[in-house]
Amino acid sequence: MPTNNSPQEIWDALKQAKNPICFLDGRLDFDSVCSALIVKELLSMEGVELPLYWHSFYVADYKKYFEVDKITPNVDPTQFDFTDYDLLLFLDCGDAHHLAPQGNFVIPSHIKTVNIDHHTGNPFYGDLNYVLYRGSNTSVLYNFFLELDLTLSPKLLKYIAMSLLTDTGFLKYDTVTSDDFRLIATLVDSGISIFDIIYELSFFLTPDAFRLNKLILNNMRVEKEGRFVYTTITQDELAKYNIDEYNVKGGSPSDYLRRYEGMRFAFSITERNANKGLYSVSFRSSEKTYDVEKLAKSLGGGGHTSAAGVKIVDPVGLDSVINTVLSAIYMLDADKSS
Ligand SMILES: [Mn+2]
Repeated sequence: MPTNNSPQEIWDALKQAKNPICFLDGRLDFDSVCSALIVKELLSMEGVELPLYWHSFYVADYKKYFEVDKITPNVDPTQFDFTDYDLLLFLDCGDAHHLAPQGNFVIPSHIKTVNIDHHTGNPFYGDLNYVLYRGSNTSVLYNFFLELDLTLSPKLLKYIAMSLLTDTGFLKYDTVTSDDFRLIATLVDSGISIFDIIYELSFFLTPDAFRLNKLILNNMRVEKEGRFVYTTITQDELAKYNIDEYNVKGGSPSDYLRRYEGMRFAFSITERNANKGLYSVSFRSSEKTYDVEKLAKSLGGGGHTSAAGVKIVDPVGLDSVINTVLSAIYMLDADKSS
């Protein structure tokens, strides 16, 4: 692992920059929002203004919990003019190209970059780097500000708890470290109710989510021989059953189906744009060692070993997309009976 710069060195660079800027990672989640708001608030206490941008718009969920009005939405980093800025801060971004959702962001040559992250694959792409393999990027930031002797307000400590819990599937993923558990204990000692956060964020599903789950199960196919399960969702069905996807918290339909006991993996095909024949396919592994990334890659996509996906354009329609995906699975997956 390459060596990190010290928090002091990075903090000095942020404070001394004339015009620093931060774009949130292309794939927005609690961790990237909280990371950005935490750094912005602590920098503003030092008299430094850090503008925050994101390429898309917000889902209702974020407005409910965070001061998202501090983030300017709908600004595409690949089209943005960075001329007047001298420092670009990356937070929770394992790959600089991912600042744009299409993965095509290129760092402008004149700008200094700071990379604070928690992804194991991070190649230390910044001029200054602070990467720790923790459950969330905010867990890394906690460490960062602890070393700087800076105090975080109760509001920011709650942000850390919310993002650490959501980024680790409520401490269920194998990314969780003993440092994360110690941080949770520290947060509890600071008066943060972990139970209240888990209760609010994980105990309930919206009515839209219930209607979507019904549709997921209606369209579910179980391939007993190959031991996988899949489902399909079309825009017509979403309209027919009055399902607003932005009112559905959490991941893709495959996250739900991966829990089918005895299967090796699950996938879902969601029609994104009927006119363009655009579909998104997402794969999730059920068995710990089953690699779905190789399936996504064989179709031109990518991701992680246990969660991967691909976008497919097929004007013929859904049945054709299903055939494409099944063919790829059987091609790569000769050992169906394993
Ligand atoms: Mn993260």
